[in-house]
Amino acid sequence: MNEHPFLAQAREVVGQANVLTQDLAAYAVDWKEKYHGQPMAVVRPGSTAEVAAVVKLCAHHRLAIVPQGGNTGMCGAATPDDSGQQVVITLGRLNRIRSVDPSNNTMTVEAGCVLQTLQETAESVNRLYPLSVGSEGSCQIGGNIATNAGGVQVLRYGNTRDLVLGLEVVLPSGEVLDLLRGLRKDNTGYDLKHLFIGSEGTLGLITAATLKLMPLPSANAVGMVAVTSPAKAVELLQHMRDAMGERFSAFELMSNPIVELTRRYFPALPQPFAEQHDWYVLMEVADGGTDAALTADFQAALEQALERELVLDVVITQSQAQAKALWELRDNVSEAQQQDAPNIKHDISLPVSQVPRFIDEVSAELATTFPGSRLFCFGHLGDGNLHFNLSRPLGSDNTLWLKNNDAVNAVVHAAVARFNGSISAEHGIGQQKVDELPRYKSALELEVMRTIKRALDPLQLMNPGKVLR
Ligand code: FAD
Ligand code: 2HG
Ligand code: ZN
Repeated sequence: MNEHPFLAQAREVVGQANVLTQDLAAYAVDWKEKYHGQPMAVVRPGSTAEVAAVVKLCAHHRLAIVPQGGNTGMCGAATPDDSGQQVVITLGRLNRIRSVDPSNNTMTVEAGCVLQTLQETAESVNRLYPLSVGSEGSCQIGGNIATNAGGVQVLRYGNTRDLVLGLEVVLPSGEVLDLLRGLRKDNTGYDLKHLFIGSEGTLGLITAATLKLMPLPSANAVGMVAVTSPAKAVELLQHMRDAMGERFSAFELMSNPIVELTRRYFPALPQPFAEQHDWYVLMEVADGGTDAALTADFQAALEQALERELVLDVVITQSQAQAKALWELRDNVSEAQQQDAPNIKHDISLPVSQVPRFIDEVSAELATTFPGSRLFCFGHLGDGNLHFNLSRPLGSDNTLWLKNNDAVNAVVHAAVARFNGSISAEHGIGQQKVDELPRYKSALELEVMRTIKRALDPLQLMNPGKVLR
């Protein structure tokens, strides 16, 4: 079969070694291994100019583009379709730190930088880049921005959207839109960067970003508590916020089934309490000053919580190693679920006050409708963001179970709508929820989104089939 002329032209731009047409398996499937595609090629540009030239070639040949970062997304948003006609553009070679400005508290970095590298870069100048997710060792900042990633410190520092001051974007036409400003105040018309943040690669390719840096806390304290119910956890959240104020940075709810599942697949992880409890909360506080002073305040707040019967039991870590191990228990929940069985995931947000009633009502409904199913409920309770994942009954068949996907989603998402929540708090829409979105957004809101998409991408080449159909 004749090779598509795009391939030779792309080789001219990025070099032979950076146009892949064989062994594409790793780029053709998502992290959950739910979506499988077949790209025509994977192109790995090494600079913004190369990205722009490749995008122009795609536009010329009317070839659809699928941007791909670390490929850790949860909604199949970075997976090509199976037509063999889509070009995956992967950003990993764009991984330079362009500048770090500690006085302005900013760094300007390329899209393919791995999140953990950026956390380390910030730390090397005594600053914090606070985005923190379980996938931070492989996800890339371009992917974080394109998904408006959340994670475990949103409570204190906000979502990725709150951490981005400027962007550089290659538009679907191949033009480079330079919005790389490091300004905290700039009211000069529409703030275009926000269009691209959370757009899941459907409006353009992010090539660089100017990110906010925060003061690096010199002290931190980590603790885990056992609680009787999510309602107690919400009361505890209020109590801890009152007690710790701005120092409070993470508040992660975990049900006993998710803790036990994670420990089953990672037996070296700690068992924080001698006996099992129904619910746990993992907390972190951070501040300037000393660990001893911060831990004393943290401990006092937790003692009050014990006295007020908000918590059943408390563990405060005594070393960085213990703190790290507790966080590993949290960070490995996705991997444990992945190893266990394919589950039907939900990434929802609700007003925090409504979370306990939602959990009670919807857990009961799922147990009745899908007898024997196993609910793994955990999440960023401080932000009202739950992961409410349903796995097959033990001993039953994976494929048969996944046939319930739409029925399970219907139960959970209908309840989310009743509680005025969102069907996607942090993972995005991708291809997973593209058909559901019209049920939960008004026709007008969707039409405004389509108008923006048509204006920027009239040929509909950027990540088609994701977010909007
Ligand atoms: P990819 O998966 O490669 O792509 C995601 C989307 O962004 C796709 O639409 C893709 O087309 C687009 N994209 C990628 N790069 C660019 C670019 N340069 N320009 C334009 N579009 C681009 N997410 C959270 O929000 N919070 C969590 O706590 C969290 N925890 C996770 C834990 C684990 C173990 C795993 C596997 C995932 C987790 N995620 C979490 C999901 C995922 O890591 C995030 O969505 C992350 O931001 C995706 O980054 P990525 O580089 O892997 O993007
Ligand atoms: C997390 O909070 C991620 O750990 C992944 O958002 C959630 O595995 C999941 O469902
Ligand atoms: Zn999450």
